[in-house]
Order: sequence, then C-alpha cells, then structure tokens
Amino acid sequence: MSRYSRAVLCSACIALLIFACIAAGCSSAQAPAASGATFSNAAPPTSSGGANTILIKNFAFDPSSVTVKTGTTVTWVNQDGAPHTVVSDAGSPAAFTSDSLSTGNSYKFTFTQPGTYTYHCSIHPSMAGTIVVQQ
Ligand SMILES: [Cu+2]
Repeated sequence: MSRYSRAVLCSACIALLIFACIAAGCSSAQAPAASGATFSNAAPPTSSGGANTILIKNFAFDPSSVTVKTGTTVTWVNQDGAPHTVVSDAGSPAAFTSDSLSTGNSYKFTFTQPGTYTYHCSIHPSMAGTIVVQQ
C-alpha cells in the first residue's frame, strides 16, 4: 500500500517536473521567436511602389516615366500574372536587359550615366517606359 502511494507521489512529482520544464522551455523559446518577428518586419516593402520602384501591372509600366539622379538604382516589380521583361531601346545611353520576370519577380538597374533611357517589354512591344537620369 505504501509502495503504491509512493509510486503515485513519484509520478505526480515527475509530471510536475515535466510541466515545469515545458513552461521554462516555452518562455526561453519565446525570446528568439520575438526577435525573429522583428527581423521579418525589417524586410523592405517591395510592392508598395517607392520613388525608384516601377510596378509592372495591367501590361504597363507604372509610372511609365520616372526621373532620377545619376547613381540611382531603379527596381521593376512584376505584379501581373503574365511574364514581362525590361529591355532598353537601341538608342539608350546604356543597355540593360532583364530575364523574363514572372509574377512577383523584380529587376534592378543602376543608372550611372545621365540621359534619357527608353525601354520596353520584349514580350509585349506595346509596353514602353522612360527613365530620365539627371546629373
Ligand atoms: Cu510584357
């Protein structure tokens, strides 16, 4: 009888210990999870359309004309369901050609020479845009 009650007591102790361990483990595991959330919040907004971001949507570049300073990196983000490209026209001061951008993909080009750059989508020639790079 005493052996039985001792066994019950022990298993109760073990259960308490396990519970305490889980509780302690949970609280210590919460610290890195919280810092991870902060890290993911720090990700740059790619789809909100910043000053140097051109959205590709509805088979058009939006905005179609952008003026930036020399040295600016312009980012194109494809928000269409269809793939698009960003290809400089023949007369542009510098040449750039993106890969085919599927939905959500982006392309960056840094403009190091002043001038007027016209570009188009090689898949849909009616899609055209202009980047004016000022000194
Ligand atoms: Cu296109």
